[in-house]
Amino acid sequence: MLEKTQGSQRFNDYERPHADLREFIARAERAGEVVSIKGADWKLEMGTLAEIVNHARAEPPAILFDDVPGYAKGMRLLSGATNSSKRLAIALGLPVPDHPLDVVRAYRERMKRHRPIAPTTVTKGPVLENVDRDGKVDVLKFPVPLLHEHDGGRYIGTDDLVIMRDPDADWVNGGTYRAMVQDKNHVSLWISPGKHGRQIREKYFRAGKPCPVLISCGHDPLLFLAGGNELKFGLCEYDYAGGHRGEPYEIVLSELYGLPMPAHAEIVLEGEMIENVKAREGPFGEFTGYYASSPSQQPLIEVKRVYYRDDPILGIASPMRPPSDFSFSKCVMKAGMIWDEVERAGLSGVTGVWVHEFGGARMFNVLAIKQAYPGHARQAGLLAAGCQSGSYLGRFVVVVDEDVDPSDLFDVMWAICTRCDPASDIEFVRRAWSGPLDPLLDAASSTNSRAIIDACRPYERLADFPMVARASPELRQKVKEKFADLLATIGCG
Ligand SMILES: Cc1cc2nc3c(=O)[nH]c(=O)nc-3n(C[C@H](O)[C@H](O)[C@H](O)COP(=O)(O)O)c2cc1C
Ligand SMILES: [Mn+2]
Repeated sequence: MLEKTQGSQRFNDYERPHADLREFIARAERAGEVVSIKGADWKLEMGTLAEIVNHARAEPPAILFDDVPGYAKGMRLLSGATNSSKRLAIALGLPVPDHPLDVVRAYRERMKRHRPIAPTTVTKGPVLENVDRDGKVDVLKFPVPLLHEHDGGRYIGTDDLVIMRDPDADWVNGGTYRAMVQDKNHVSLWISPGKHGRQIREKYFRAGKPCPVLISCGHDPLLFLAGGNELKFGLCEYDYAGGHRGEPYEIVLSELYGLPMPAHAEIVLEGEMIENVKAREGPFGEFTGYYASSPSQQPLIEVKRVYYRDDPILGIASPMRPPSDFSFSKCVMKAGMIWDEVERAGLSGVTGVWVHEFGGARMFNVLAIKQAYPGHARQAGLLAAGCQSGSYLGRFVVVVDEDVDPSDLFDVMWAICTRCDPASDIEFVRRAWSGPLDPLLDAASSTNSRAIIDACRPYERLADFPMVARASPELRQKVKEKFADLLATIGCG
């Protein structure tokens, strides 16, 4: 049984962090958080099942696909590894939550003590159980899914970690960027302008050099949380995730380029990108809910090595019209990250942050604050819109007073309707960081705009703003107790 711990940051049962994806799955299974589906085809069935399960209910289970027709027994795929509060808490080693905001608060508390922990290099690891080299390479030996009907190909990398070394500063970045199979020994990556991997790749290309790369396609979900969310430039995702584990990751250096791969990864591809060698990439159903961005020419990677465990498990994170199999976990992570970042920037008085799933975990973010001075609300909104974790493809930031629950859309919209004067309380930021996945961008535009909606009571009127018409908590409790039986029979207990 999973139980809350007193004082400790970890689960009672799990004093040690999980070693790898397999141990994570075992823990999630024990918590009743994984369903197994046998016999689903790689061609559209897995993607559609992920949609059906994740659209059916909140906090959906992870899906472990097994016995894939046409593929060797033992090859599995996992969709939605972290997509519930419980599984997120297991991945991050946080106490079992009662409410998603518990994870957000726990993340923010963790970050007050969090220090990056660099990985340890080892020479052996399960990822080396099998190594396919050069002519032996065939990435389609794995049951790579075709996720959506109009996708341009099968995507081996969705829940992936793309590893590159910054040629200027000798640090390694790990980002989640989609990887499409072109043929048995070629894949292509789509990396949006501004992403660390894109900045690093451009440094190699400007110097006329190929850009070496590893693509890990199945690993500890904590690495996916690190790779799929914006950290600061220069902070290695292994170090950040190691800081959450409280222990270093073990890494093995790849044969060709000496890039670090998780020693316990399931499948890792190695190759390099060359500026002028390109292939058609996309379209791909994306997290905003659209096949945004037309197919484009993207650098092609000739895969020269494939490292994989026996009976490998391929990770799937399938973007789609929200909710998806990762959007909930991204909302929780993002909320914690934005809260942490605005406080690091010096802001006081934040009482809650929530990032809404309908906005693809990026486009509708809400901060609650206890106002302490005139201008506090705008400062909060501008920081949340501009910080690293809140900037890419943002759209709306709403700031509410502390009596409004930022995760309750009804509450938030009530605050907007009653505390925000459109002509004076909505600020715009122009030419902000977006990218081709933004369905509103056309071929001629490369940035978007932001609305910062100040839905706080005007600071100067806090003392005499009309009182909220609602029973006091004491009165409510008293009446609830007196009429408890009746209220229970009508489902209002
Ligand atoms: C499931 C998933 C898929 C993603 N796919 C892409 C992608 O194909 N291209 C991209 O630029 N960003 C993608 N992202 C967003 C990046 O992973 C995110 O911006 C991350 O911060 C990138 O790492 P970096 O900050 O080191 O560049 C994806 C995120 C997730 C969670
Ligand atoms: Mn990064």
